[in-house]
Amino acid sequence: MNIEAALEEIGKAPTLESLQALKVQYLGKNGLVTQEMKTLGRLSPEERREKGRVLNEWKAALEKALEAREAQLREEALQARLLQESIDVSLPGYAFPSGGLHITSRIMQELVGIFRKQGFSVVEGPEVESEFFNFDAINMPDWHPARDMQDTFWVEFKNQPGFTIQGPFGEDVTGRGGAVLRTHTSGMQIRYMIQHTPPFRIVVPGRVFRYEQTDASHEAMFHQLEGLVVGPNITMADLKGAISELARGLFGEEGKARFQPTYFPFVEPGVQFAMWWPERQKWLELGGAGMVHPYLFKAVDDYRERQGLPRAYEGMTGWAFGMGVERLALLRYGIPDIRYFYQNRLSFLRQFRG
Ligand code: FA5
Repeated sequence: MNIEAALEEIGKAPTLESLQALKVQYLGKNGLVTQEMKTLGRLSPEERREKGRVLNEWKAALEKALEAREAQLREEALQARLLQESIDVSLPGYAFPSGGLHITSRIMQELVGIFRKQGFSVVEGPEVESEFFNFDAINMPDWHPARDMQDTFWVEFKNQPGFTIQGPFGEDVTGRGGAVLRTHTSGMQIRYMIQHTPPFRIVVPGRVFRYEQTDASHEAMFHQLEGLVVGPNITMADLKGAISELARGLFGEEGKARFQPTYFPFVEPGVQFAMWWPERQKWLELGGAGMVHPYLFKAVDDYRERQGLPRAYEGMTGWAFGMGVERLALLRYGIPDIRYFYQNRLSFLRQFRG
């Protein structure tokens, strides 16, 4: 066996596989060096010592050469891979698809933000509501013609025997009339007043439902923002101030509001309000408002009394408003049809992504 030739061969092995084959060829169980080792027994002691030393040197030299070549080949492979997979940092990156807030959420956040700045708290109420809070307590008994203005989804709990509607204190109010998908956020006026004593300022953002024939400006599910302010000396002037401030917040310095008399059973006097839309130079009807009807304060105090709480609303005055959130978005962005909002068509929604 020619050790010089073997070492040279190892140094030139082109691949890891061929290197492995050489390792087997020289050092394997039947390899050349191993075979030479086996002949040692037939030699005289002196010859054996001498040849044994030489073979051990060869073995060590071969192992070293194999290791060195292996390291070399691995390094070359790594360099080749790095070269192939190298990243051009000047290329544009991949865009990750990212979600965004729905147009309704964005408008709602904007509205709520304007009121927060004026010191309003934000509260929410249940979407499945008892007839009592949605209608009776706000001066709409079941014979009242104003109930016809709000076509109602009535809810039966046939298949949910454990389901209850809770009052402001967690008490079961399911039995107080039927259950409805709330037709407006005004029921929350009563829930909040029962639990709190004036003065306070709140807004109530939320989803409401009406059994309605839908068209370009009517949906069966939409959102309202309710406002309620109660205290010892609250007047209509405060209401006009707050709505006018909202108009400025939405439309800038040019923003202004208009009030026209109308009827809601839970306010007296009642108004509908519109805002001036500078870009289109016209008024937009946005919602209803007015001074809280004394019937509501009485209903709230009666309820408090039944709960063992002191009456808290005698001598108080307050105002409330309720506005349609999608309506505002329609007008503000010139969207032709309210039904686009909840069809989940991305081509529409993406135009308003935040
Ligand atoms: C009410 O719901 C009263 N609760 C508002 C109120 C609150 C008055 C407090 C006084 C004091 P109305 O039914 O008009 O009122 O609805 C209020 C607003 O909701 C409307 O001006 C409109 O902007 C919006 N709205 C009503 N019906 C729909 C509908 N089907 N689709 C979309 N928006 C609607």
